[in-house]
Amino acid sequence: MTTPDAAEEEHQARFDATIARDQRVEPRDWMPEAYRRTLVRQIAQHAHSEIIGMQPEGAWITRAPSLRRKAILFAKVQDEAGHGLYLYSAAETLGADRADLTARLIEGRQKYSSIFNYPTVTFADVGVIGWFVDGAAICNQVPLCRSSYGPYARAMVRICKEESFHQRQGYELLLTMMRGTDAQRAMVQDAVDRWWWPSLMMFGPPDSDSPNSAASMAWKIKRHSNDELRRRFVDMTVPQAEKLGVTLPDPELRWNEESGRYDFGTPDWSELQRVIKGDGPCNAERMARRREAHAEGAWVREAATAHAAKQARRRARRAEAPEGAGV
Ligand code: FAQ
Repeated sequence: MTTPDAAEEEHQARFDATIARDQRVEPRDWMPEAYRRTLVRQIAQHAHSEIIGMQPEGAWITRAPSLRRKAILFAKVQDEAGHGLYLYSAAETLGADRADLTARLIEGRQKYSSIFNYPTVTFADVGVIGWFVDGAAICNQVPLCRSSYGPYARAMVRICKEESFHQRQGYELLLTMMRGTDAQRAMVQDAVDRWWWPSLMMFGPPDSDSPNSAASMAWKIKRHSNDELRRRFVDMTVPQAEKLGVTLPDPELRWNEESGRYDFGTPDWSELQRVIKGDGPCNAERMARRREAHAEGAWVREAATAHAAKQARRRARRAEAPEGAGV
Protein backbone atom coordinates (compact mmCIF):
# COMPACT_ATOMS: atom_id res chain seq x y z
CA MET A 1 0.00 0.00 0.00
CA THR A 2 1.29 3.53 -0.80
CA THR A 3 1.71 5.68 2.31
CA PRO A 4 0.50 9.33 2.22
CA ASP A 5 4.15 10.48 2.27
CA ALA A 6 5.07 8.27 -0.68
CA ALA A 7 2.01 9.48 -2.62
CA GLU A 8 3.01 13.10 -1.95
CA GLU A 9 6.54 12.40 -3.16
CA GLU A 10 5.21 10.80 -6.32
CA HIS A 11 2.99 13.83 -6.99
CA GLN A 12 5.91 16.18 -6.38
CA ALA A 13 8.17 14.17 -8.72
CA ARG A 14 5.52 14.28 -11.47
CA PHE A 15 5.08 18.05 -10.98
CA ASP A 16 8.87 18.63 -11.06
CA ALA A 17 9.13 16.60 -14.28
CA THR A 18 6.34 18.64 -15.90
CA ILE A 19 8.21 21.87 -15.06
CA ALA A 20 11.58 20.46 -16.18
CA ARG A 21 10.10 19.37 -19.55
CA ASP A 22 8.58 22.85 -20.04
CA GLN A 23 5.10 21.35 -20.12
CA ARG A 24 2.05 23.09 -18.74
CA VAL A 25 0.48 22.52 -15.34
CA GLU A 26 -3.31 22.38 -15.73
CA PRO A 27 -6.06 22.95 -13.12
CA ARG A 28 -6.75 19.19 -12.79
CA ASP A 29 -3.09 18.45 -11.96
CA TRP A 30 -1.64 18.12 -8.48
CA MET A 31 0.52 21.15 -7.60
CA PRO A 32 2.44 22.20 -4.49
CA GLU A 33 0.40 24.50 -2.26
CA ALA A 34 3.10 27.21 -2.41
CA TYR A 35 2.96 27.16 -6.25
CA ARG A 36 -0.83 27.56 -6.16
CA ARG A 37 -0.61 30.40 -3.60
CA THR A 38 2.05 32.24 -5.60
CA LEU A 39 -0.04 32.01 -8.75
CA VAL A 40 -3.19 33.23 -7.03
CA ARG A 41 -1.21 36.15 -5.57
CA GLN A 42 0.37 37.18 -8.88
CA ILE A 43 -2.72 36.61 -11.05
CA ALA A 44 -5.00 38.44 -8.58
CA GLN A 45 -2.61 41.42 -8.38
CA HIS A 46 -2.44 41.43 -12.15
CA ALA A 47 -6.25 41.33 -12.48
CA HIS A 48 -6.66 44.12 -9.90
CA SER A 49 -4.09 46.20 -11.84
CA GLU A 50 -6.08 45.87 -15.06
CA ILE A 51 -9.29 46.98 -13.32
CA ILE A 52 -7.76 49.87 -11.35
CA GLY A 53 -5.77 50.69 -14.51
CA MET A 54 -9.02 51.69 -16.21
CA GLN A 55 -9.24 54.78 -14.00
CA PRO A 56 -6.33 57.04 -15.04
CA GLU A 57 -7.20 56.88 -18.75
CA GLY A 58 -10.95 56.53 -18.19
CA ALA A 59 -10.84 60.03 -16.73
CA TRP A 60 -10.10 61.35 -20.26
CA ILE A 61 -12.93 59.62 -22.15
CA THR A 62 -15.28 62.61 -21.78
CA ARG A 63 -12.48 65.04 -22.64
CA ALA A 64 -10.86 63.30 -25.64
CA PRO A 65 -10.17 65.93 -28.33
CA SER A 66 -11.97 64.17 -31.23
CA LEU A 67 -14.49 61.42 -31.91
CA ARG A 68 -11.69 59.19 -33.25
CA ARG A 69 -9.58 59.60 -30.09
CA LYS A 70 -12.66 59.03 -27.92
CA ALA A 71 -13.56 55.79 -29.77
CA ILE A 72 -9.97 54.51 -29.47
CA LEU A 73 -9.79 55.35 -25.77
CA PHE A 74 -13.17 53.75 -25.09
CA ALA A 75 -12.05 50.54 -26.81
CA LYS A 76 -8.77 50.49 -24.89
CA VAL A 77 -10.36 51.01 -21.48
CA GLN A 78 -12.93 48.29 -22.25
CA ASP A 79 -10.07 45.94 -23.22
CA GLU A 80 -8.53 46.48 -19.76
CA ALA A 81 -11.82 45.39 -18.17
CA GLY A 82 -11.74 42.27 -20.36
CA HIS A 83 -8.17 41.52 -19.27
CA GLY A 84 -9.23 41.77 -15.65
CA LEU A 85 -12.03 39.28 -16.31
CA TYR A 86 -9.79 36.71 -18.07
CA LEU A 87 -7.35 36.97 -15.18
CA TYR A 88 -9.98 36.58 -12.45
CA SER A 89 -11.20 33.51 -14.37
CA ALA A 90 -7.65 32.13 -14.47
CA ALA A 91 -7.41 32.66 -10.69
CA GLU A 92 -10.73 30.81 -10.24
CA THR A 93 -9.25 27.72 -11.92
CA LEU A 94 -6.91 27.61 -8.89
CA GLY A 95 -9.82 27.55 -6.46
CA ALA A 96 -9.88 31.29 -5.73
CA ASP A 97 -13.23 33.04 -5.52
CA ARG A 98 -13.61 36.28 -7.50
CA ALA A 99 -15.82 37.94 -4.87
CA ASP A 100 -13.21 37.14 -2.23
CA LEU A 101 -10.38 38.54 -4.41
CA THR A 102 -12.36 41.75 -4.96
CA ALA A 103 -13.00 42.01 -1.21
CA ARG A 104 -9.26 41.66 -0.59
CA LEU A 105 -8.54 44.47 -3.06
CA ILE A 106 -11.07 46.92 -1.70
CA GLU A 107 -10.08 46.18 1.90
CA GLY A 108 -6.44 46.87 0.96
CA ARG A 109 -5.32 43.28 1.63
CA GLN A 110 -4.09 42.66 -1.93
CA LYS A 111 -1.90 44.85 -4.12
CA TYR A 112 -2.23 46.33 -7.59
CA SER A 113 0.44 47.90 -9.77
CA SER A 114 2.10 51.04 -8.43
CA ILE A 115 1.89 52.71 -11.84
CA PHE A 116 -1.83 53.41 -11.58
CA ASN A 117 -1.35 55.67 -8.56
CA TYR A 118 -0.07 58.58 -10.65
CA PRO A 119 -2.34 61.32 -12.04
CA THR A 120 -3.20 61.86 -15.72
CA VAL A 121 -2.75 65.61 -15.96
CA THR A 122 -3.07 66.24 -19.72
CA PHE A 123 -4.17 64.29 -22.80
CA ALA A 124 -0.50 63.61 -23.58
CA ASP A 125 -0.57 61.32 -20.51
CA VAL A 126 -2.97 59.06 -22.42
CA GLY A 127 -0.37 58.71 -25.18
CA VAL A 128 2.50 58.18 -22.76
CA ILE A 129 0.56 55.52 -20.81
CA GLY A 130 0.03 53.64 -24.09
CA TRP A 131 3.68 53.99 -25.08
CA PHE A 132 5.39 53.39 -21.69
CA VAL A 133 2.88 51.51 -19.52
CA ASP A 134 1.52 49.22 -22.22
CA GLY A 135 5.06 48.92 -23.62
CA ALA A 136 6.29 47.82 -20.18
CA ALA A 137 3.29 45.49 -19.87
CA ILE A 138 4.24 43.85 -23.19
CA CYS A 139 7.89 43.35 -22.09
CA ASN A 140 6.69 41.81 -18.84
CA GLN A 141 3.79 39.78 -20.22
CA VAL A 142 5.07 38.28 -23.51
CA PRO A 143 7.29 35.89 -21.48
CA LEU A 144 4.24 35.10 -19.30
CA CYS A 145 2.66 33.52 -22.42
CA ARG A 146 5.16 30.71 -21.68
CA SER A 147 4.37 30.64 -17.98
CA SER A 148 4.11 27.11 -16.56
CA TYR A 149 0.44 27.44 -15.52
CA GLY A 150 -1.75 26.76 -18.57
CA PRO A 151 -4.77 29.03 -17.96
CA TYR A 152 -2.53 32.02 -17.07
CA ALA A 153 -0.28 31.50 -20.11
CA ARG A 154 -3.27 31.19 -22.45
CA ALA A 155 -4.96 34.32 -21.05
CA MET A 156 -1.70 36.18 -21.67
CA VAL A 157 -1.66 35.38 -25.39
CA ARG A 158 -4.83 37.35 -26.05
CA ILE A 159 -3.95 40.08 -23.56
CA CYS A 160 -0.58 40.67 -25.25
CA LYS A 161 -2.19 41.03 -28.68
CA GLU A 162 -4.45 43.74 -27.28
CA GLU A 163 -1.62 45.43 -25.35
CA SER A 164 0.26 45.68 -28.62
CA PHE A 165 -2.62 47.69 -30.14
CA HIS A 166 -2.66 49.83 -26.98
CA GLN A 167 1.03 50.59 -27.25
CA ARG A 168 0.73 51.58 -30.92
CA GLN A 169 -2.25 53.85 -30.36
CA GLY A 170 -0.28 55.66 -27.63
CA TYR A 171 2.78 56.12 -29.82
CA GLU A 172 0.66 57.27 -32.77
CA LEU A 173 -1.11 59.81 -30.54
CA LEU A 174 2.27 61.18 -29.43
CA LEU A 175 3.61 61.31 -33.01
CA THR A 176 0.54 63.39 -33.93
CA MET A 177 1.10 65.76 -31.00
CA MET A 178 4.81 66.10 -31.83
CA ARG A 179 3.84 67.22 -35.34
CA GLY A 180 1.55 69.87 -33.78
CA THR A 181 2.30 73.10 -31.93
CA ASP A 182 5.12 73.97 -29.51
CA ALA A 183 2.60 73.75 -26.67
CA GLN A 184 1.66 70.19 -27.70
CA ARG A 185 5.33 69.16 -27.92
CA ALA A 186 5.90 70.60 -24.45
CA MET A 187 2.92 68.60 -23.13
CA VAL A 188 4.40 65.39 -24.52
CA GLN A 189 7.84 66.09 -22.99
CA ASP A 190 6.24 66.93 -19.64
CA ALA A 191 4.27 63.65 -19.64
CA VAL A 192 7.43 61.70 -20.58
CA ASP A 193 9.29 63.35 -17.67
CA ARG A 194 6.57 62.39 -15.19
CA TRP A 195 5.94 58.78 -16.35
CA TRP A 196 9.46 57.52 -17.14
CA TRP A 197 10.65 56.56 -13.65
CA PRO A 198 7.29 55.18 -12.42
CA SER A 199 7.22 53.03 -15.60
CA LEU A 200 10.62 51.55 -14.77
CA MET A 201 9.30 50.78 -11.26
CA MET A 202 6.43 48.73 -12.72
CA PHE A 203 8.88 45.85 -13.20
CA GLY A 204 9.15 45.50 -9.44
CA PRO A 205 11.99 45.93 -6.95
CA PRO A 206 15.60 45.19 -7.99
CA ASP A 207 16.48 41.48 -8.14
CA SER A 208 18.49 41.79 -4.92
CA ASP A 209 15.29 42.85 -3.14
CA SER A 210 12.69 40.64 -4.84
CA PRO A 211 11.62 37.95 -2.35
CA ASN A 212 9.33 36.07 -4.75
CA SER A 213 11.59 35.85 -7.80
CA ALA A 214 13.68 32.79 -6.91
CA ALA A 215 10.72 30.45 -6.40
CA SER A 216 8.69 31.96 -9.27
CA MET A 217 11.58 31.48 -11.68
CA ALA A 218 12.30 27.94 -10.48
CA TRP A 219 8.62 27.13 -11.11
CA LYS A 220 8.82 28.93 -14.50
CA ILE A 221 5.93 31.21 -13.58
CA LYS A 222 8.32 34.11 -14.23
CA ARG A 223 10.76 33.51 -17.08
CA HIS A 224 13.02 36.53 -16.53
CA SER A 225 14.04 38.58 -13.53
CA ASN A 226 12.64 42.05 -12.76
CA ASP A 227 15.96 43.72 -13.67
CA GLU A 228 16.32 41.86 -16.97
CA LEU A 229 12.81 42.87 -18.08
CA ARG A 230 13.43 46.49 -17.02
CA ARG A 231 16.58 46.49 -19.17
CA ARG A 232 14.72 45.09 -22.15
CA PHE A 233 12.16 47.87 -21.81
CA VAL A 234 14.89 50.54 -21.79
CA ASP A 235 16.59 48.98 -24.83
CA MET A 236 13.29 48.93 -26.70
CA THR A 237 12.19 52.43 -25.71
CA VAL A 238 15.29 54.58 -26.23
CA PRO A 239 15.27 54.36 -30.08
CA GLN A 240 11.51 55.05 -30.04
CA ALA A 241 12.13 58.21 -27.95
CA GLU A 242 14.76 59.35 -30.46
CA LYS A 243 12.35 58.86 -33.36
CA LEU A 244 9.65 60.74 -31.49
CA GLY A 245 11.99 63.61 -30.62
CA VAL A 246 11.66 63.54 -26.82
CA THR A 247 14.34 63.32 -24.13
CA LEU A 248 14.16 60.60 -21.48
CA PRO A 249 14.80 62.24 -18.07
CA ASP A 250 17.88 60.22 -17.10
CA PRO A 251 21.33 61.89 -17.27
CA GLU A 252 22.97 58.47 -16.84
CA LEU A 253 21.29 56.96 -19.89
CA ARG A 254 23.90 56.02 -22.51
CA TRP A 255 24.75 53.31 -25.01
CA ASN A 256 27.28 50.79 -23.74
CA GLU A 257 29.40 49.54 -26.66
CA GLU A 258 30.70 46.57 -24.69
CA SER A 259 27.36 45.15 -23.53
CA GLY A 260 25.51 46.28 -26.67
CA ARG A 261 22.78 47.66 -24.40
CA TYR A 262 21.89 50.90 -22.66
CA ASP A 263 23.15 51.81 -19.20
CA PHE A 264 20.67 53.78 -17.14
CA GLY A 265 20.17 55.37 -13.72
CA THR A 266 18.60 53.85 -10.61
CA PRO A 267 14.91 54.45 -9.91
CA ASP A 268 14.03 55.86 -6.51
CA TRP A 269 13.20 52.56 -4.80
CA SER A 270 11.94 54.33 -1.68
CA GLU A 271 9.26 55.95 -3.86
CA LEU A 272 8.19 52.51 -5.15
CA GLN A 273 7.89 51.21 -1.58
CA ARG A 274 5.87 54.26 -0.53
CA VAL A 275 3.47 53.88 -3.47
CA ILE A 276 3.08 50.12 -2.88
CA LYS A 277 2.29 50.81 0.79
CA GLY A 278 -0.53 53.17 -0.22
CA ASP A 279 1.16 56.55 -0.06
CA GLY A 280 1.34 57.43 -3.77
CA PRO A 281 -0.22 60.56 -5.29
CA CYS A 282 -3.53 58.85 -6.17
CA ASN A 283 -3.79 55.67 -4.02
CA ALA A 284 -6.62 57.02 -1.87
CA GLU A 285 -8.55 58.32 -4.89
CA ARG A 286 -8.16 55.06 -6.85
CA MET A 287 -9.31 52.92 -3.93
CA ALA A 288 -12.23 55.22 -3.13
CA ARG A 289 -13.42 55.06 -6.76
CA ARG A 290 -13.03 51.25 -6.84
CA ARG A 291 -15.10 50.91 -3.64
CA GLU A 292 -17.73 53.25 -5.02
CA ALA A 293 -17.93 51.32 -8.32
CA HIS A 294 -18.25 48.05 -6.39
CA ALA A 295 -21.13 49.44 -4.32
CA GLU A 296 -22.81 50.89 -7.43
CA GLY A 297 -22.56 47.47 -9.10
CA ALA A 298 -24.29 45.59 -6.25
CA TRP A 299 -27.68 45.59 -8.02
CA VAL A 300 -26.11 44.09 -11.16
CA ARG A 301 -24.58 41.23 -9.16
CA GLU A 302 -27.89 40.65 -7.34
CA ALA A 303 -29.83 40.65 -10.62
CA ALA A 304 -27.35 38.26 -12.26
CA THR A 305 -27.52 35.89 -9.27
CA ALA A 306 -31.35 35.96 -9.29
CA HIS A 307 -31.37 35.32 -13.06
CA ALA A 308 -28.95 32.39 -12.73
CA ALA A 309 -31.12 30.89 -9.94
CA LYS A 310 -34.24 31.25 -12.13
CA GLN A 311 -32.48 29.56 -15.06
CA ALA A 312 -31.33 26.72 -12.78
CA ARG A 313 -34.91 26.22 -11.48
CA ARG A 314 -36.20 26.11 -15.09
CA ARG A 315 -33.57 23.57 -16.09
CA ALA A 316 -34.44 21.42 -13.06
CA ARG A 317 -38.18 21.56 -13.89
CA ARG A 318 -37.46 20.60 -17.50
CA ALA A 319 -35.30 17.69 -16.38
CA GLU A 320 -38.05 16.42 -14.02
CA ALA A 321 -40.99 16.91 -16.41
CA PRO A 322 -42.19 13.99 -18.56
CA GLU A 323 -41.15 14.30 -22.22
CA GLY A 324 -43.41 16.60 -24.27
CA ALA A 325 -44.85 18.33 -21.17
CA GLY A 326 -43.70 21.74 -22.56
CA VAL A 327 -42.42 23.38 -19.34
N1 FAQ B 1 3.44 47.61 -7.89
O1 FAQ B 1 9.17 39.69 -5.13
P1 FAQ B 1 8.62 40.67 -6.10
C1 FAQ B 1 -0.81 46.63 -17.09
C2 FAQ B 1 5.14 43.75 -5.00
S1 FAQ B 1 -0.93 45.42 -15.91
C3 FAQ B 1 2.87 47.07 -6.79
O2 FAQ B 1 9.53 41.10 -7.21
P2 FAQ B 1 6.89 39.28 -7.98
C4 FAQ B 1 -1.82 46.65 -18.18
C5 FAQ B 1 4.97 42.28 -5.32
O3 FAQ B 1 3.63 41.99 -5.68
C6 FAQ B 1 0.33 45.84 -14.72
N2 FAQ B 1 3.43 46.02 -6.13
O4 FAQ B 1 7.21 40.13 -6.67
C7 FAQ B 1 -2.41 48.00 -18.31
C8 FAQ B 1 5.40 41.65 -4.02
O5 FAQ B 1 4.36 41.79 -3.05
P3 FAQ B 1 3.75 40.55 -2.18
C9 FAQ B 1 0.49 44.75 -13.75
C10 FAQ B 1 4.59 45.51 -6.64
O6 FAQ B 1 5.45 38.98 -7.95
C11 FAQ B 1 -1.77 48.99 -19.03
C12 FAQ B 1 6.53 42.57 -3.57
O7 FAQ B 1 6.30 43.82 -4.20
N3 FAQ B 1 1.26 43.68 -14.32
O8 FAQ B 1 0.04 47.41 -16.97
C13 FAQ B 1 5.20 46.03 -7.79
O9 FAQ B 1 7.83 38.14 -8.12
C14 FAQ B 1 -2.35 50.26 -19.16
C15 FAQ B 1 7.90 42.04 -3.89
O10 FAQ B 1 8.13 41.98 -5.32
C16 FAQ B 1 1.38 42.50 -13.69
O11 FAQ B 1 0.82 42.30 -12.64
C17 FAQ B 1 4.58 47.12 -8.42
N4 FAQ B 1 5.10 47.68 -9.52
O12 FAQ B 1 7.19 40.29 -9.19
C18 FAQ B 1 -3.65 48.28 -17.73
C19 FAQ B 1 2.20 41.45 -14.42
N5 FAQ B 1 6.31 45.32 -8.02
O13 FAQ B 1 2.70 39.94 -3.03
C20 FAQ B 1 -4.23 49.54 -17.86
C21 FAQ B 1 2.30 40.16 -13.69
C22 FAQ B 1 6.40 44.40 -7.05
O14 FAQ B 1 4.87 39.60 -1.92
C23 FAQ B 1 -3.57 50.53 -18.59
N6 FAQ B 1 3.09 40.27 -12.48
N7 FAQ B 1 5.37 44.52 -6.22
O15 FAQ B 1 3.19 41.18 -0.96
C24 FAQ B 1 4.45 40.14 -12.43
O16 FAQ B 1 5.12 39.94 -13.44
C25 FAQ B 1 5.08 40.18 -11.07
O17 FAQ B 1 4.10 39.98 -10.09
C26 FAQ B 1 5.86 41.51 -10.78
C27 FAQ B 1 6.40 41.46 -9.35
C28 FAQ B 1 7.03 41.64 -11.76
C29 FAQ B 1 4.94 42.73 -10.90
